[in-house]
Amino acid sequence: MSNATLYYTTTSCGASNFIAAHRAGILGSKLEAYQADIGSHKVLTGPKAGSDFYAINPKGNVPTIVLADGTVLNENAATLQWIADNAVTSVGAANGTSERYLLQSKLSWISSELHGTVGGLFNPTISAEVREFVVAKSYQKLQFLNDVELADERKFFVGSGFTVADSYLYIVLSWSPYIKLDLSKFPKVEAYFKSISELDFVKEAHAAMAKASPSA
Ligand SMILES: N[C@@H](CCC(=O)N[C@@H](CS)C(=O)NCC(=O)O)C(=O)O
Repeated sequence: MSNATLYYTTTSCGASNFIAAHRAGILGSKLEAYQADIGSHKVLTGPKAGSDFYAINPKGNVPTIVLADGTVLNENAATLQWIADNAVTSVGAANGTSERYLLQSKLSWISSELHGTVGGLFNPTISAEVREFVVAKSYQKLQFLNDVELADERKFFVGSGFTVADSYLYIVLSWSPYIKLDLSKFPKVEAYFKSISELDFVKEAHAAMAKASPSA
């Protein structure tokens, strides 16, 4: 059976899937990874380079994982759990355990609450008034992360080791300078982000994504 295929970009939420798959030890074995351009909706690398990304994923967004049986998966909460379930090095607790349900819950929170809120700030046509509203809402979410989820200054979002929830949360937090959110208001969030960014395999994954870029 052929491998599954991930489509991602180097800085979007799709990158969290590349980082998780790199850590899981499945790139080039169970999962091939190719880049897409979410502006032009074209595939950038791999055997389908130059083709219309909508033809692969009608939503046109990343992450997209095309499974070996042709199933098209997206939504981070699902794609990241596929990576966790196919990992060689664990990036998430086993199915059916309490910790796995916690992982699902946190992935859903990142997607619907945090990503779903801060994502609006990428819109260049947003008015000052709407921006003010979205920034206030984003800060509410980050405050919750700081005061509740990371209150004990934990290194990882779920359990005692790196999981797919960390790769997703880390990538969403990495957008802060571009969308002008001040992470220094949330010291525990800032410390968490720094600690994840300093992990060797996270740095390696960024280097591998840069190397795979058409502009490299
Ligand atoms: N609801 C999706 C959101 C995915 C998403 O927003 N992807 C962005 C990049 S971070 C994207 O591909 N945007 C381009 C587009 O929608 O055309 C999830 O939770 O995974």
